[in-house]
Amino acid sequence: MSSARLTAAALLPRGPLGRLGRPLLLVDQVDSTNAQLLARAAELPDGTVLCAECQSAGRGRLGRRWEAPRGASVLMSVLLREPRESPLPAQATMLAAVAACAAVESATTCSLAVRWPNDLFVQRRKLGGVLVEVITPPGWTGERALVIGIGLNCLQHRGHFPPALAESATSLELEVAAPVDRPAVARELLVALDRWLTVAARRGPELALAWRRRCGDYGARVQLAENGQSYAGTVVDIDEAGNLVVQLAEGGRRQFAAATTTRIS
Ligand code: BT5
Repeated sequence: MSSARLTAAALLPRGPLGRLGRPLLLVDQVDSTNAQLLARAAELPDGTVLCAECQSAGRGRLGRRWEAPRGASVLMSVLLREPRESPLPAQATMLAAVAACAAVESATTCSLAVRWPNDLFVQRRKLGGVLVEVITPPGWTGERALVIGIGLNCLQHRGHFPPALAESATSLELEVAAPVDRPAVARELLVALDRWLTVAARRGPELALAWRRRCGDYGARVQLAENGQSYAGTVVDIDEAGNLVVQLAEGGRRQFAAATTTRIS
């Protein structure tokens, strides 16, 4: 796969942003960019960004794997130190999804839709995902460490995906005719994350509204699993805490929390 490596000059041409990029760490391979930032949360500053060309144990939600051949994706995590009572951890998946949509639209002609809770889709195929993890490192009392991880498939051709993902995954390369500038996607993602962090800090309605505009789920029929039980129904809302509100086929409404729910379809 021919691909320009991600460099600091390409990602932050004018230096660190308002909150992000001080420092920007670029590595060839890690187990998982999220795992690294969580492990080093106590020693790294707020706003640290880590990007890798390749991950040996890329993580999805609920113990799943995130697959990416070397140099094909944007694999980025950011570390934030937030006060214990901050609402940001609960909003971070939404924030990252909205930022990823904006970044892809700035850098390419592709439009993404958000699929609850953390998927980035082009029509019926998954192009990216968000993984938010929160810990309280030993000895921390007033703050928590929040790591927001984003994976975006950029340069993959169909044969680069494992057979199990061949039908369900896609990449920018597969979706747009023009050559994909992967460093530009990463740069725009940083810019959009930084901008949305500023917006979210004002605690207004903008983020939830932007997410709703991007969300393809309203009115969709879904199948979900929670605590070993499966449910079918129609999405009627996503509430302020980010729960999916479903009108169940068997009758009644039920809320599903992202942390405990698997989406079957
Ligand atoms: C996600 O999980 O979609 C979150 C992905 C987050 C990845 C980033 S990369 C940088 C940072 N560091 C990490 O270690 N992780 C984050 P989930 O919704 O659980 O989706 C995982 C499922 O998506 C897998 O079980 C596969 O079915 C599918 N999948 C795996 N890799 C994929 C890919 N490259 N493209 C599309 N689908 C994929």
